[in-house]
Amino acid sequence: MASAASAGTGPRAPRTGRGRAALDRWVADVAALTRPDEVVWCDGSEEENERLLAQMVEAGSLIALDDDLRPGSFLARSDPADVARVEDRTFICSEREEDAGPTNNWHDPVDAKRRLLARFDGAMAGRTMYVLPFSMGPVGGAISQIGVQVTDSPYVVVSMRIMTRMGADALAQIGEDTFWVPALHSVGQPLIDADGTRRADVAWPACENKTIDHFPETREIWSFGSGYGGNALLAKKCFALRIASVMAREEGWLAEHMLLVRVTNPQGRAMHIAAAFSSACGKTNFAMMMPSLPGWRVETIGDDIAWLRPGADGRLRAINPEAGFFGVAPGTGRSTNPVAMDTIARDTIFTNVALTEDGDVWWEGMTTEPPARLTDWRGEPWTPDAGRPAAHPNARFTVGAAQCPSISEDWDDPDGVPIDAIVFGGRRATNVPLVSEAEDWGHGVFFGATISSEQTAAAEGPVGELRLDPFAMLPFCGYNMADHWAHWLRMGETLGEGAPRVFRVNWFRKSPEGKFLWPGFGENARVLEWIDARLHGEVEAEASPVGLLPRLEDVDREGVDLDDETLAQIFAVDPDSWLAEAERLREGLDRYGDRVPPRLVELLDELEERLRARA
Ligand code: O2Y
Ligand code: MN
Repeated sequence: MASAASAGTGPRAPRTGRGRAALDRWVADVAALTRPDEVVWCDGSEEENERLLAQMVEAGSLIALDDDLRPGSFLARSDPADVARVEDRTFICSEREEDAGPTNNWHDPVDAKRRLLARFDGAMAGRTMYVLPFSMGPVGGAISQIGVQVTDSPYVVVSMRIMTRMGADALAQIGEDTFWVPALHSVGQPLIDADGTRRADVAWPACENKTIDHFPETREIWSFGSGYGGNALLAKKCFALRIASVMAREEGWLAEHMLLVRVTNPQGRAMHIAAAFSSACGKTNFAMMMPSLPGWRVETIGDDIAWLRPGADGRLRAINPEAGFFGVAPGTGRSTNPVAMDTIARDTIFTNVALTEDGDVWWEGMTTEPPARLTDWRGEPWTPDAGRPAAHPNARFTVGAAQCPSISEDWDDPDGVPIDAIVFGGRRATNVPLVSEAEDWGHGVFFGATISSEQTAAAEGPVGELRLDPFAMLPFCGYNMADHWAHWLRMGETLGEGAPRVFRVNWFRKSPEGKFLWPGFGENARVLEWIDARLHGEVEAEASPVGLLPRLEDVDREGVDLDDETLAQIFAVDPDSWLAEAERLREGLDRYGDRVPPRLVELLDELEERLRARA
């Protein structure tokens, strides 16, 4: 077979009707390009998984944790230079730069392919190339999609087996014409040099010059140089958000950075909520909330990504396309998220957490008192006076959703769940009230387009700096963000009366003295209680310049220490500081020029008029 590189365009991946023959051709082309020692098609079986885990333990790239304390669990330590998603090395390679928009890094697709072909040339020499067919969403489901990742990382294989429905069942879905998304990944560290010298492997292979490229028109993903998280588990952010958002726009559905929960009130009435939050706003905690209100129950459907599609009944239905959680470990403990702690009690892969002397894991926030001695995430001895964290701030657990104690029985219903409410949120010390309701769908889109969040120490950038993160999708939308807003407005027209109601929340408002005004965590159920009552017309709301607000008497304060003055502060709308906010929002919208839907500009104008009338 001619090498893919000599074919000019590289491994062939037609956009539609790819089918099984094209898959076999693509795999052969990739193998010809990357020259692995061996090609292994993964079936996703328990035996295969155990074999790979044992091989990695043997090779020193995984540490088996104590079988009594953390059964079936492992610790991986990454290269210290490969610890998070690399946004500045993530590209949308659309044919026209304006289609990627001002907030995505753009590469010309022809140039990008040329460079990638050179980098993938021989990249897997000396390694095994694994072929991972996977389904996003229940296998065969109407909202589900098929992808195939090729990778030279066994860590990626065992992680993808947790995060997706990976293996023989997914492969069997690929018939003659079935569409599938090709996702090509290499850690970029061949074991045979250009001169034929074989070199020893390392525990976490990666390379300096990482690049994560998405081709929205041909629905392809090419990722080179990183073995970590969103850079390497290509089903997650690369497929389920960046590529899927493009597919969704063209096909009339939504691929969103949203958690999914089912909330049941004491009378047994259930509602399904899809909620978009910027990072570090406690999305996983919300998805696994233990309500403080007696009789209320929150069940988990998803903690990160939702695919939403109008159903035959005209209602918006949603699935969690993933099968596992890739959650941040630091900050997760019995007091903040007991459900997560129970979920990761066994059969979990931990990455970059600390190791205890008895073979268990630890991270900052797991307990109030750290153990006296640990091995830190880099493998160095650590004591509490070390002056550095024991776990990396972006340390992760990878665990199957099915073993979450609060998982909902409908979490893998192929038809998804009907969405009653959409919630948008950010981390805001000022301005944004605890909860408000949008006046209509368009106003809800305005809520989503104007999500802002304060930077925390967990991410790069100045702490406290306010950033616009529209729909919490800034690093994840595979096309121009302003077109995403237009798509949402169109979806509202399609859904009409069946559209979910839209709310905005903020758990993080502070007093002038810097104290959180709202207790958060399980008490957030009080907000869900108001949303539930609104959906059923059981409470009135008050008009305000920033949306419909609860009457203070409708906020359930039974059993929580919250005085009238604090409650008033939580809902206060200060016209002057909101006018400053509106100016900032206008600058944000202006970045997208005339691609901003006129309705959003009108809503911003209206906001300003209403505020001026109050100032
Ligand atoms: O650092 C990474 O690669 C992980 S980023 C991530 C992981 C799980 C859920 N969400 C995110 C995110 O950045 O939104
Ligand atoms: Mn996320």
